[in-house]
Amino acid sequence: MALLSFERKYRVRGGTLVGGDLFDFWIGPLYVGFFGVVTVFFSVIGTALIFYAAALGHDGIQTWNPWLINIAPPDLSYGLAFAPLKEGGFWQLITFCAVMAFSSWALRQVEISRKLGMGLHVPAAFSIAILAYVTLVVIRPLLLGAWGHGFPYGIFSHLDWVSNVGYQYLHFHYNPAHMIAVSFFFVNAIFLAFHGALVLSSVNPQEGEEVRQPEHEDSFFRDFIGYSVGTLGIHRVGTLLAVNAAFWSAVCIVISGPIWTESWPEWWNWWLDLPVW
Ligand code: BCL
Ligand code: BCL
Ligand code: BPH
Repeated sequence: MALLSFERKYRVRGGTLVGGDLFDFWIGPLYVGFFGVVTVFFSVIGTALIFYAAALGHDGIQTWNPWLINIAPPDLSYGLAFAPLKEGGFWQLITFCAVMAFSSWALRQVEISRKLGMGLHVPAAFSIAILAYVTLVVIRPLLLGAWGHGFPYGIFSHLDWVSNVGYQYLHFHYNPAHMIAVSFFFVNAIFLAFHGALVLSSVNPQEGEEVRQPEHEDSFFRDFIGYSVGTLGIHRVGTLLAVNAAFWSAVCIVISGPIWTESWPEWWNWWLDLPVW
C-alpha cells in the first residue's frame, strides 16, 4: 500500500508500552510492535494446537469436517487441575493462548492509539468483549471449581454447550441479566440501523444532488421525533449500547451457577410474592 505523503508524520517512533524501540516499525500498512509479535506468536500456537488436537481426534472420533471438529474442556472430575493433553489439556493450552492473543491484540491497539495521540476508546470497548470470553472460560469455571465448565471449541459443539447450559436453568430467558443483555443487543441494532441509514441519506446523494450537512441529519430527527442526540452523541450512545450488551452478557452467565443454582423462572418468585398485586 502506498505510503501517503502525510502519513510520514504519523509514522513516528515512541508511544510503546514496553520494549522501547523494539519492533517499533511497520510492515506495509501494518504496525508491528512488541504486542503484534506476541499476538502472532500465541495465535499461531493456539491455532496449531487446535489442528493438532483435531488430527488426534477426541473420544475415538477423528474428523476434518469443520462443523464437527471439537476440542472439549476436561471432565469435571479434574477440577482446577491440569488435565492430560487428550483429555482437556489441549483445551487448557488453547484457552491460555487465546487469552494471551486477545489481550495483546488490545494492547497493540493501545500502542497505536498512543502513537496517534488518540483516546483509548477502541481497546476499552474490545476489553469488554475479552471480559465476556474470560468470564465464560476462566472466571465462571474458577468460581464453580472446574475447568470443565468452560465451553468446548467447535462450531456445533459450542452451540450444544449454550443450549445445554441454558436448559440446566430450565428457561434461560427468565435470567434477568440475560433479558437486559438481549435488549441491549436489539437496541444496538435499531440504533445502528438509524445511524447508518441517516448518514447514507445525507452524505451519499443521487448523482447531481448535493451532499447534506450534519445539520440536516440533526434536523431530520428533530422534525421526526422531537429530539436529536447529535453527531457526537450518537457515537457515545452506540458505544455505550454495544459495551453494555457484552457486559450484561458476562453478568448473566457468571451469576448462573456461582450465585443462582435453581431454575431462572423460580428467581421471579419474590416478584410474584410482592404484596402489591
Ligand atoms: Mg459463537 C455463532 C465464533 C463464543 C453462541 N460463533 C458463531 C459463528 C462463529 C462463532 C463460528 C459466527 C459468530 C459471529 O459472526 O460473531 N463464538 C465464536 C468465537 C467465540 C464464540 C470465536 C469466542 O468467544 C472466542 N458463541 C460463543 C459463546 C456463546 C456463543 C460461547 C455466546 C457468545 N455463537 C453462539 C451462537 C451462534 C454462534 C448461538 C450462532 O448461531 C453462530 C453460528 O452460526 O454458529 C455455528 C460476530 C463476529 C464477526 C462477524 C467477526 C468475524 C468472526 C469470525 C466469523 C469468527 C470465525 C471463528 C473461527 C471459525 C474460529 C477459529 C479461529 C481460528 C482457529 C483462528
Ligand atoms: Mg442466550 C448467552 C442472546 C436464547 C442460553 N445469549 C447470550 C448472550 C446474548 C444472548 C445476550 C451472547 C452474546 C455474548 O455473550 O457476546 N439468547 C440470546 C437471544 C436469544 C437467546 C437473543 C433468543 O432466544 C432470541 N439463550 C437463549 C436460550 C438459551 C440461552 C433460551 C439456550 C437454550 N445464552 C444462553 C447461555 C448463554 C447465552 C448459556 C451464554 O453464555 C451467553 C453469554 O451471556 O455469554 C457471556 C459476548 C461475546 C463473546 C464471548 C465473544 C468474544 C470474542 C473474542 C474476544 C474474540 C474472538 C476472536 C476470534 C477467535 C478471531 C477469529 C479470527 C479472525 C476472524 C481473523
Ligand atoms: O480488531 C478488532 O476488530 C476489528 C477487535 C474485535 C472487537 C473489537 C476490536 O477492536 C471490539 C470493540 C469488539 N470486538 C466488540 C465486540 C462486542 C461487544 C463490545 C461483542 C458483541 C463482540 N465484539 C463479539 C465478537 C464475537 C462473537 C459474538 O462471537 C466474535 C467472533 C468477535 N467479536 C471477533 C472479533 C475479532 C474479529 C476481533 C474483534 N472481535 C479480534 C481479533 C483478535 O483478537 O485477533 C487476535 C487473535 C487471533 C487472530 C486468533 C487467535 C486464535 C486463538 C489463539 C485460537 C482460537 C481459540 C478460540 C477460543 C476458538 C473458538 C472456536 C469457536 C468455533 C467457538
